[in-house]
Amino acid sequence: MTDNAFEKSSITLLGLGAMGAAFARTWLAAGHPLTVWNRTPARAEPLVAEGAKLAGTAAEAVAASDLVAVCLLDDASVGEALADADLTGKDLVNLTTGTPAQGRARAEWAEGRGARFLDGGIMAVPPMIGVPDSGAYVFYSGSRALFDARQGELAVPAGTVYVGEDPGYAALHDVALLSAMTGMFSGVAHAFALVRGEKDVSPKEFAPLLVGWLTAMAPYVYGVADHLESGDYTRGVTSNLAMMVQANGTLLRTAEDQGVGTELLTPFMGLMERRLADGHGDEGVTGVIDLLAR
Ligand code: FVH
Repeated sequence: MTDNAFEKSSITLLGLGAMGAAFARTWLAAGHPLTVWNRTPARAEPLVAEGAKLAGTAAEAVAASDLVAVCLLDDASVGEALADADLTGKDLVNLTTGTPAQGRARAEWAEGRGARFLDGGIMAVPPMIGVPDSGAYVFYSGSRALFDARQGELAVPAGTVYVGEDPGYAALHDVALLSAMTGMFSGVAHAFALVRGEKDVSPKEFAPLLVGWLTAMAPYVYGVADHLESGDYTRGVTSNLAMMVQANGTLLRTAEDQGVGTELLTPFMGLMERRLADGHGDEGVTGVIDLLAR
């Protein structure tokens, strides 16, 4: 959005940690007047040298622009930083990682103070920000009107994916993807643990094999989605649960033979066994999702 045909809109950013500073640089480089605030002011020095204006307090920074982005450590720090700020008429975009419940509560809090609110979940690490084709994007949820009005500014640092009016949805999507990544890293750790003691298996030669296998298996995600939407957990299954539970024994014995702990594998295997015991041997692993519901 531009204030007129020639000027870029001004933006305020609270928080100049690794991620906040990366966002700040892209807005400055795109020509947006940028007011910044950081709890530790010295951290703003490089950005001030690049053209940012440093505010003395968070409230002053908020007063400087209609669009206010916040990228702090956690939800509590957002509450602390904004405690004295006048949010009336502001477009508040919270890029701080939090839970869905925190996103919803923060939206209610901000709207109660007269702001439009958008929560963001950043799917990137700082070096990806502002780099075309890096794959960086941000999930946004909350005020659709804010998102539409501020698309221009929001799209500068990273891609934008709007996931709904529910302000908790950005965090929900963010955390769901991060949780999947956690499971993937857990598998990667176990795989390297199995091979690391072998003098003729180099980690660098093993790595591309692992990447290739994980990449080949990734589309399995679409099959799970089809199971959940159709309600038929057997549709298109090529490797069924009965076979996989049988194979788990081989995985566990190999870990033991290699002197590797099985603690990263056994929770998931236990759920597979429960689903099999419930009579679902002809499914894939989609049924495990049912067992996770609380
Ligand atoms: N860095 C990453 O890879 C991830 C990628 C995905 C998204 N996360 C989230 O982004 C938020 C900010 O992360 P960050 O990398 O910028 O974090 P830090 O470098 O640790 O900077 C933290 C900033 O928060 C300020 N801060 C901390 N506590 C308070 C407080 N009580 N009041 C006001 N500000 C506070 C801190 O200030 P200072 O220590 O410099 O004074 C930094 O500005 C985060 O939610 C990630 O989960 C990043």
